[in-house]
Amino acid sequence: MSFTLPDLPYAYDALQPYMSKETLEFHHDKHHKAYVDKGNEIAGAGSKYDGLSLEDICKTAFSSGDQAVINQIGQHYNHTHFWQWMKAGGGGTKVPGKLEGLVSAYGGLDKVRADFVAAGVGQFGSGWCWLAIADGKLQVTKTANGENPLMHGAKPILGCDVWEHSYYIDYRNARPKYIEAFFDNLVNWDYVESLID
Ligand code: MN3
Repeated sequence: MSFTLPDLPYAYDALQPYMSKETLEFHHDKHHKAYVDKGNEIAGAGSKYDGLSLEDICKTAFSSGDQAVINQIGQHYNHTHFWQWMKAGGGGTKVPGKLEGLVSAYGGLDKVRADFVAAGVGQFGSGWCWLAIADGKLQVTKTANGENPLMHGAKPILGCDVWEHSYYIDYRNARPKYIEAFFDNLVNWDYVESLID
């Protein structure tokens, strides 16, 4: 397939003050676009990945150690969902029903939040922190660079980009404040729930 840069599902200034228009302009229009453009060069139509879904390209590239595709297509998958994992007026302390059961079994939303923030803060260098489902249970994980839970046998349902390009304009070096603001004020829990099988 060929990959396309999806439009943001909201205006560039919709997530202020938690994520600025300037951050979204650079992050979506420059960074994500670059992953799409490079992804089309190395894994697009006519490549050995042609015909596979985006999810299957992530898994196949990881299992065969195709680092360039792990990087570019992993990031295309991650960012395509990242825009939808946020909305204006997101976050809050209530999650939808199906997710609520998983959160309760994990130990409650406060514990999910604490572990999610700790995962993102603890990721040395660039990467992502995640909520994922494995064996029917919620797990909190982190991955480096463009990797995601699909590559590690789990289904991602929420990810926060902890590359500096995602927060440095708005939070400078304060990565914990960024992840807390993401969790408390931006997460689109309805979209998270829609990813649960
Ligand atoms: Mn990014």
